[in-house]
Amino acid sequence: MENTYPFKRIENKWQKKWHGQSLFQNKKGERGKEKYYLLEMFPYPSGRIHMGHVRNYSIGDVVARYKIMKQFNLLHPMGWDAFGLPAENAALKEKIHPAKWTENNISYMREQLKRMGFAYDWSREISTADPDYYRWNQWIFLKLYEKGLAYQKMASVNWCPRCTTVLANEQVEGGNCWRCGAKVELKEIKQWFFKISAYAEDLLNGLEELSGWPDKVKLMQKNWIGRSLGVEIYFKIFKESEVIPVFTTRQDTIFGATYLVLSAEHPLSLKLIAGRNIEKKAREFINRLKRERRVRTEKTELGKEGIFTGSYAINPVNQEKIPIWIADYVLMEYGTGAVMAVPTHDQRDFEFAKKYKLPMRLVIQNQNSSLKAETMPEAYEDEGKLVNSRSFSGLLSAEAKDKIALWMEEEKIGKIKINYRLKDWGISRQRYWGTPIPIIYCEDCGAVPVPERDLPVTLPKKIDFKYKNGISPLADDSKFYFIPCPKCGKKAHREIDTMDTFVDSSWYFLRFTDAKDKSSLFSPDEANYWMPVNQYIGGVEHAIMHLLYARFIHKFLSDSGLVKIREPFSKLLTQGMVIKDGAKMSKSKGNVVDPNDIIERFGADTARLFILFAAPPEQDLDWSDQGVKGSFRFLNRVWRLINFTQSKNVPEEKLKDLSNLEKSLEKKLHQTIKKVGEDIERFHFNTAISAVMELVNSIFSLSFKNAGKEEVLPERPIVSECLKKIVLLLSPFAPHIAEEMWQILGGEEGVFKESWPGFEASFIREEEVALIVQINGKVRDKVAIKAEPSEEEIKEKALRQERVKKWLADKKIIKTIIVPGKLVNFVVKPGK
Ligand code: ANZ
Ligand code: ZN
Repeated sequence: MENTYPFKRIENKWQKKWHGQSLFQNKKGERGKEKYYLLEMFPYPSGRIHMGHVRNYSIGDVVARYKIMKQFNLLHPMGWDAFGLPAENAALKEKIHPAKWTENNISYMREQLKRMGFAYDWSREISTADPDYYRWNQWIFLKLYEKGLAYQKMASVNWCPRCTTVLANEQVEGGNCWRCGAKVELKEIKQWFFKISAYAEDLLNGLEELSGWPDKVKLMQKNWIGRSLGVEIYFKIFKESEVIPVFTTRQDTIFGATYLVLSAEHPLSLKLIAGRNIEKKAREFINRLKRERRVRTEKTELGKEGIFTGSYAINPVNQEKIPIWIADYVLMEYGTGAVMAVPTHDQRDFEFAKKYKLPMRLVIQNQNSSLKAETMPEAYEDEGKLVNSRSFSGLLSAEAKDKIALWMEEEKIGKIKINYRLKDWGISRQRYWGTPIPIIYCEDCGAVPVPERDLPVTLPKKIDFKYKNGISPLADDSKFYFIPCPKCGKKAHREIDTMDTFVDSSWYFLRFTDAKDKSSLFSPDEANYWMPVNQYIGGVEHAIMHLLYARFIHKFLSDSGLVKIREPFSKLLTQGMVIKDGAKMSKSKGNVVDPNDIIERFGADTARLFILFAAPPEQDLDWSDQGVKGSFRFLNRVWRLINFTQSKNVPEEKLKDLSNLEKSLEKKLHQTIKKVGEDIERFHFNTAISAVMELVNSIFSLSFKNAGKEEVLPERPIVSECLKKIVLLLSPFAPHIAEEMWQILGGEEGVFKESWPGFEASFIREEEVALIVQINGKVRDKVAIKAEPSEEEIKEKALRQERVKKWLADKKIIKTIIVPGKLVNFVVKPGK
């Protein structure tokens, strides 16, 4: 390739310079400036960065460099989400310690990020696998435990009977073990949970504050939290003392409840069938349902299979005796694990009732009163007018809901309740490579928290890395495992489960505000100065879990007085995927482009520019080799432009051109500056870049061949000015080449020591505006007039319009000419 700029030399040179100057290290002395905390989701150190990372971090880097030039006090840190399963898989396969594997990956990827020229404050780098970091996970755990927000309960895990080991969800492939292919079973074991449900209301309400978040992400969180307002109604069991509470959001249908349904896991399910002739069959059915992992969906696809228990319940509003069934479409995790079935108004109940020939009664009638229980083809789920509902008949659903709810509370047959779909967060992982849960089990004292002064509970380094009998190697390490009880001193043992890695990432943004703090998780002063994160950037795949967990832990820490604000991320940008040949770029699809190759062939600036130019950040980006080459060509073109010499001897014909051009060039320059700044603020990088391209073209068109036949630019102040500004405007996108060009243009300090260029408003104003001439209230003419005209100019122009003149010639009196927008209103008499 000819005429290409020496990107290898340039990029290397400037990366070293930036590093040497600690250019992006935040300095405490800059507190006088306005702060800006910019954060991209930190990566898992899988081994090497992929295009998704390059995209995420290129977007962030533009903002970082722009904000530096805008003279903000910038915090832009980077770190590693370093715990997780792949390290253990590598350990099993390659016999390398997970810690070593992770460290190696981190140092390789850190170099890759540097080669991309990303502007991070590396002095704040964190790795979540570092005891200096994860001790604070343990500390947070203890605080949650103190408040009753960390607790233990039985929950099922995936269990491979052949490998005799617990499997993470990712290790279950189509219901089978990823390693041996055996069918995975569910096994109930005791696990630790964080009570995120206690924050459900707070998490929901907080969404309203987040005007800087995409609506779609807020909606996903809202649905995930899933708030429902309804009534818990108490059904007595016929001839028994027990009561079955059911949760319903449709108490207006209570008079249509014709049977009850329990989930298989409901504590009464086994009890009600005991001693009956169907017991054996029912038991088998219940056990089968327990084994299947059932998920509640909107219109559940579950098979609607059920069995009659032989028992009856009493509907508390009319004392009707209704049968109690057990069925697959009712789940234990939601509400009370039992429902009152109203087949006429709930499709799931409808299908079930049809299948098992259960009675149906219409209690909500539609507008034209055409519904009949016997002939309904499907359930009528809408609201309507109550029928067959005693004194509530005739009411509309909405009103009936309120009245029935209050009446039930009065009669003590029900209680108004809010239910959330949001479940507590199971954080136990039966794995080695994670944060040890700081709990000690003592025969006498039970689960005892590790005293704060004994933190961190560090992972033992030397480890025989096998899962013997499926048990974490932490149990085999007697030095780690056995420990005296902190309460009574008796021989006790540690918890061997480690924490879900989402715990690590649920507060790392706070740690960055004070990353090297040895005595606390962060100082409240630093957190209060920096928080909230002004702009968070990352993949939409984190729209629910990570962002919800992070908001939860942040709120908890805020409640603990460690940070004032309640929402950690003011603005969120979720970037689209990188697509190639119609599919997401991924190893499994075999369509991966390695960032290293692009850097080798075209340099980091080209890679960045292409990625930013090819699509707006929220949209998917179609990888195109042609596009990469196009970006490379553009950078080379700018490079040539900057290296042109300037000549006074402008040829005659160019000169004429030039004086015309000079004025329009100045205007174009200022308009470009304005546009690029505004576009960066809105993340419209592609249009910002094309505006710079246009400006480059304009300057190019001024070039000519001088006597020596060399291409040169006219020596004019505006030309030099434009060249400088082109470099400044380009610098956030292609920082290395910008630095080098800045030096060529005589810049002494680096380009990122410069301020972002300003523009003059006088050049921005549109030159002409439309003047609408109204005579006596009717629009008579429309004419262009120079922008911001004076009243005199408007009058003059208005009176010169043909229609106005004609009007006056006809000796008609014009009482008023109104020029809307300008509010000029005047009277004209003929002859004037
Ligand atoms: C009676 C009824 C009549 C219902 C009707 C709906 C329509 P949301 O709005 O999502 O909170 N339900 C309650 N607990 C359940 C469980 N554990 N498994 C499966 N379904 C359950 O849903 C509340 C409704 O979901 C409740 O209102 C209940 O059915 C069902 F015409 O009660 B409904
Ligand atoms: Zn004890």
